[in-house]
Amino acid sequence: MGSTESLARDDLRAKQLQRLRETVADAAENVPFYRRKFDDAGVSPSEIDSIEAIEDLPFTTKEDFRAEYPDGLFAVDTADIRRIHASSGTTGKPKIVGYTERDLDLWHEVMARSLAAAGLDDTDTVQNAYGYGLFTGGLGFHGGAEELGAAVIPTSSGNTRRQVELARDLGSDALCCTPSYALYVAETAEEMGIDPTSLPLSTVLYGAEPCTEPMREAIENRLGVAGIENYGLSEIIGPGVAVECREAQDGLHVWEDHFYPEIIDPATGEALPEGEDGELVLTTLSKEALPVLRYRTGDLTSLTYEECACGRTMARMDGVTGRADDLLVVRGVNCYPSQIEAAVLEFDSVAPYYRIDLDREDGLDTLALTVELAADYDGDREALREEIRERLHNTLSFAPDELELVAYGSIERTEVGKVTRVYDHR
Ligand code: DLL
Repeated sequence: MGSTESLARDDLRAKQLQRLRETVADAAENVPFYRRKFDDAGVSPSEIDSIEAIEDLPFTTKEDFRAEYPDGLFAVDTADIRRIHASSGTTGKPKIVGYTERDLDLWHEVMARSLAAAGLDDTDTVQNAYGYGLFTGGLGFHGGAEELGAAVIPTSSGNTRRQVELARDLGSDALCCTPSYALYVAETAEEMGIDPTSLPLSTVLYGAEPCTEPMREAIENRLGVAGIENYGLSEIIGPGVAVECREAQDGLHVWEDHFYPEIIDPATGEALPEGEDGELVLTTLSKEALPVLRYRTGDLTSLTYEECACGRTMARMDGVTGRADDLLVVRGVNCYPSQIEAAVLEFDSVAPYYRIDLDREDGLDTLALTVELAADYDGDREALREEIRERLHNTLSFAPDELELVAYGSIERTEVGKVTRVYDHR
């Protein structure tokens, strides 16, 4: 582990303050958008004399990225840009993000750190099944694995049978992909008559979409690996913002020397105390092309500053339980898809595949839940349905309008990109 990762918190805060001041000054000088925002909020960059003063700065939002499309938030000239990525917004314009040479170095550094925290080193072979292209997953993991000195197999996503063959034949130690795709790789190996636990893989670095504990267990058991979670987003840098350590697997260490995290109440914007669930807000502390101040990620989680068993002093965020805009309201009861997932996947008799369909009938919202049965399930379906219904009622205080159990393999699998679990037909 690099010494920065176990820096005394006072020293870390001094570094954060210095970098925050530089970033704010840079944004005010080079990005008209921030200059306007600071003027409107009546703040002057020179007033930032403590890290807490960050709370006086205005937030940046997804809408700001869209309004400033394509490059209104860039702080450097086009000539200094070395790479452009974009996030795949489902609606509207994509969010365009740019990197200078130094930003790419930074990205590779935080990704190499992330891979090392996951237990990898320069002797490992890393199969990177995140999509290459505008999505930051592919090239982000690629750059980090190269920086670490590992051998990278840039398979990108899809072509799953070939993924299985290459993992087996090239002795891949680690697979990088979304959690849903990791399970699909296991399933495909089984279809090919290959026991997934016999593959040489010992680590899966998953991320880019939510993953509940039962889902992680399914990945770990089916592939015989340690599942290590990664978190990041294009607007901040891509993957490489936070990662679990192999030693504890107990929360994701945020690389706080470069990305400053806060948790706010999504309704009021007020800061929340350590340990409380709220919306994650991130500030970049050393980006050149695209400095981002107090970005409202929309991701719901909590932070702890307790030192980790691994010795790292950097804050840990909990797994993302959902997005502020994912909230489902079922007859007045609020819940997140991940809560439904956690409740349902606790049953050994179901497979980790489900979908939620939202509809509107006679002016009322309805929710239909479809869950796959485990491949070897031959018990009483009606009794199982009742058990699941009861569990949802006891843990989340609601029952879906329809709950269907379907045969193993009936729900469509996602081979490329992020999985869709909620289909809104309203
Ligand atoms: O998904 C970057 C990434 C690639 C992270 C590979 C990890 C691994 P975007 O496409 O911009 O970037 O999407 C960012 O994905 O705001 C979260 O809502 C979600 N997300 C990312 N990681 C996780 C995670 C990449 N570990 C958006 N758990 C974020 C839950 C995640 N959601």
